[in-house]
Amino acid sequence: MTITITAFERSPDGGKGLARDSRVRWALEEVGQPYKVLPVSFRAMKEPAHLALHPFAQIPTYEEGNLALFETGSIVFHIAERYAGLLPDDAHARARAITWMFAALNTVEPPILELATARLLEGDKPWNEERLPLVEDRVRNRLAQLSARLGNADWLDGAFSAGDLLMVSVLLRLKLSGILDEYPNLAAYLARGEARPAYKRAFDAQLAINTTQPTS
Ligand code: GTB
Repeated sequence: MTITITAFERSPDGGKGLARDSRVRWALEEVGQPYKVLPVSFRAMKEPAHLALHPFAQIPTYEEGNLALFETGSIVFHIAERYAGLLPDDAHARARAITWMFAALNTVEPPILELATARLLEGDKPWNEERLPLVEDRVRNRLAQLSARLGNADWLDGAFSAGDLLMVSVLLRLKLSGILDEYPNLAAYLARGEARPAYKRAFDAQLAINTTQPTS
């Protein structure tokens, strides 16, 4: 069955791989499933056809036969359950890998998103100078905890899993900030994720969309 996902027609990041279709692409590359990408403009995202797929008018979405999904975490979980390669067979190890998926999205990502908002959208606010260090501290707190748990391990719990895929994707957002350099094991963890052939294929595919000239 053909898998079709949606992605930005033009990502605001110009192809740095930060838009969330990258997470879905990476998961599909890890499990070796071919997929089609439907580029969507910001205008088309708000139209009924796309709203039928995504109630919040966003990307990515995922279609496979008569199944339509939105929410990256749910899509990656579906891929990991359906195809081998992203979740261990052992029931407990599987439950722990799923726990890391939730930890990435629910515990580590929120302060990172808050930091992005504070820097990119609120930089000109009079209160930002006072607030920014507080937000940075919240990010550092989570990174310190994650760093302590990862220690010298390659991945969060044994073999690479969907939990690592989402955690690395979340940390990618900090790559240019310099904060990760304060936690060398996390910087190395991120680099290990980016070095995976499946990640590279996913990254190159989204870069190609974002760097080719529009046809009209
Ligand atoms: N919770 C949803 C999920 O995980 O799938 C969130 C989806 C989401 O935030 N989608 C964004 C979107 O469609 C794109 S990924 N935004 C358009 C809109 O809301 O109108 C978030 C994103 C966007 C841009 C960058 N960037 O340029 O660096 C990075 C990440």
